[in-house]
Amino acid sequence: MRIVDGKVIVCSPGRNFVTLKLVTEDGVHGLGDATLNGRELAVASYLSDHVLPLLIGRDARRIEDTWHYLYTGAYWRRGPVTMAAIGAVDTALWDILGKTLDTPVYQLLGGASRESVMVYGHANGETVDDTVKAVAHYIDMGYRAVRAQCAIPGVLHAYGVGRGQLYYEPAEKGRPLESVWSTERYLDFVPSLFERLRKEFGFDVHLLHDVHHRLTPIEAGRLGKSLEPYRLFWLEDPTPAELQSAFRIIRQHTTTPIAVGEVFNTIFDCAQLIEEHLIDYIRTTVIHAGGITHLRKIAALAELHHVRTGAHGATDLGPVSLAAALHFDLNVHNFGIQEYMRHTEETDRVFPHAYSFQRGAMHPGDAPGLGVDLDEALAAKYPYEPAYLPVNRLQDGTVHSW
Ligand code: EZ4
Ligand code: CO
Repeated sequence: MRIVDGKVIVCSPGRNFVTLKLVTEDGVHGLGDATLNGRELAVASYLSDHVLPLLIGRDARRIEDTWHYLYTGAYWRRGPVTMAAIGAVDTALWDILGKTLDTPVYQLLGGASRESVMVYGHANGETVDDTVKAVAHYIDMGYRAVRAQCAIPGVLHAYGVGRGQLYYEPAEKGRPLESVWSTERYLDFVPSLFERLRKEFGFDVHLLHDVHHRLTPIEAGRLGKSLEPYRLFWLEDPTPAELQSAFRIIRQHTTTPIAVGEVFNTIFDCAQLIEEHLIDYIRTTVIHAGGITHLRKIAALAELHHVRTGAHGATDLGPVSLAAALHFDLNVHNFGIQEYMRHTEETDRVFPHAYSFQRGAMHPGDAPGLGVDLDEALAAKYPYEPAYLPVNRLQDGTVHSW
């Protein structure tokens, strides 16, 4: 079953997506998502200029071998561009294998470990009252887990406060938005937000919060400790994670569960975090961490150490990688939760899909392969639009993690 053709499709139905399409000699096609928010064309070029020529003529069934051919064989390892490209190839090959065997990908991985996959949605507001309303809206829609973010009094453009109720996309057209940050105001404000949310909603709903890499380890320890009475499902990305040993400091100070890993791209980014039990949830994704093949290895290491999965699922994961994530989540034993940000209607029209949402959980569907297609004629009506994630500064102008 040789690969005979392939192409990279870049489109922008509401936001940019990079999609890899591989075709076999039998006319079966598979899709992979290679979207890297704000750096899309680098991955598109990596794939079309350097990877596609190597794939033509290869046996599409040799998924593990192809993964190592592109990772080990390239000499230059790791990094978000390389790993997003390898992830797209890997996902497309699983899709092809499923279609060829007429079975959904989760059956190839060992079958369903659960009936459906619990997801969390993003509630946010300009004020605490608005955030309360947004959380109530998600609970009304059936969600059992909700991430809550709120603008911070005195801080311009806090992370996570979106446009409209169900859609949040931080990348902006034109030059990057510059936001301003105050750790002091944030640390004083966040506990009062969760105190109010628990007063309104009790403890039956899971509440989550994303710090988005903005604190030092000791500040994160303080925040985790101050949030303990409100029993968060997790506190996400409390501190930048290049320095994995820094999480020891957070662990010394709080029992609030910690989630990290949406920007990680290999198992080496989280091996110490997992082996030393410094985190509770690993957020690596199919798309940015080398596809289903590599994500399974991360999850297997995590399983040994009582760390569960909680994969990134922002809108910058297109429908193809969301579907791949759901197949993986349905199967993996140590599943925790899946992030789910709804795509725009235009995105959903360009990518018809079999996955569905019901009562706060999702299912990938039972279509062969991933169960997602790409309407190329419609995609062509939404050409690529350059966009950047914001850049963050402290009040005195110093660049800070966004
Ligand atoms: O800011 O995916 O948990 N979700 C997040 C996301 C990230 C975006 C960046 O492209 O942190 O909203
Ligand atoms: Co996040």
